[in-house]
Amino acid sequence: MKRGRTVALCGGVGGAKLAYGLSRVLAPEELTIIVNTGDDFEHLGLAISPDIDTVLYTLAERADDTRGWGRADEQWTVMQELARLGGEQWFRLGDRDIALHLLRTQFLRAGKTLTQTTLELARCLGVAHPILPISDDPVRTIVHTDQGDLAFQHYFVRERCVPQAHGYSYAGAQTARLSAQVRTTLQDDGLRGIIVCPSNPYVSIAPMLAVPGVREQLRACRAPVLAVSPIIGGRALKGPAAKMMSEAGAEVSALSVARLYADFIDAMLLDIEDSALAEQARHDDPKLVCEPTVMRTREDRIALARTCLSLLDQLRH
Ligand code: FO1
Repeated sequence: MKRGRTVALCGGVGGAKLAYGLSRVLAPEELTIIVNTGDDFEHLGLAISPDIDTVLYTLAERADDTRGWGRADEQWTVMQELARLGGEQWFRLGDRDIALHLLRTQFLRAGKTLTQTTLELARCLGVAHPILPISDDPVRTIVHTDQGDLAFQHYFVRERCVPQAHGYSYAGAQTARLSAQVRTTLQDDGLRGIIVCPSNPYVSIAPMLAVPGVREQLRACRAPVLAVSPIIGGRALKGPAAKMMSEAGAEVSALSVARLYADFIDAMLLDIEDSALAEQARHDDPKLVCEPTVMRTREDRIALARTCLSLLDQLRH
């Protein structure tokens, strides 16, 4: 029997790991990965799309899993020379990674959209599953901090997330249009389901939800929508999500994330470690489910993908 397509909404590392697992159990025509572009920026004249690249490199099995960004087997000749010449050093670009940014910049300057560019880069890397930026129009996360408003990469990398963040906005999101590919994917009547990956709710998922139509389409979706919590036992496995939640005045828990998505998800997958928390909450809406979610190995990624797909199928029936 032909199964419908599964859609993954995805940010950086955690999202990319689940997208990888899904890509190993679903054929390219059964999976579309929609990716955050709120982290994108121009640096040293190059168009950089960190979350798209994390997904591309992860699916191509070329990601540096230890660092959590950039290419495996990387070299740093350009950065070293840039340092000698007195160029900017705060954002490190490896030589192999730079090759991808050069191509992206060339394609964009030649008039291709970010969607066309990303599909082309995926092809170059041998990735067959469609990876779609949420929009071809720029959406840029701004972090409102005690040191003023900071562009996302300035907050995240240059300032190492040290400033206290009290809010976020997504410049350009209000007027950004969904690409035709993303719109068609979300409107597909035959979807198997939508998975909101375990990505940072404020800076990976919220920028996508801020694009007009996304939240509405998720709410209206007839197929089940399942979110996977990026918070386990009150901690984020990687990245600043826990710090951001506590600075936003939210309880640092999977339940807080479930509340942020409550209007459009049917169920929230919490880690097995949070079973007691789910028991206390006794939610019906959204439904809370506890299973192992930590992805240390390749097998863990595939196991979580299978768990998500079987939950989607249960929710549908
Ligand atoms: N993160 C860092 O912490 N330091 C860096 O120098 C850095 C460089 C970098 C270059 C390319 C790229 O695609 C990502 C890079 N990142 C770096 C990670 C990235 O900025 C963030 O992890 C994501 O935007 C958050 O999802």
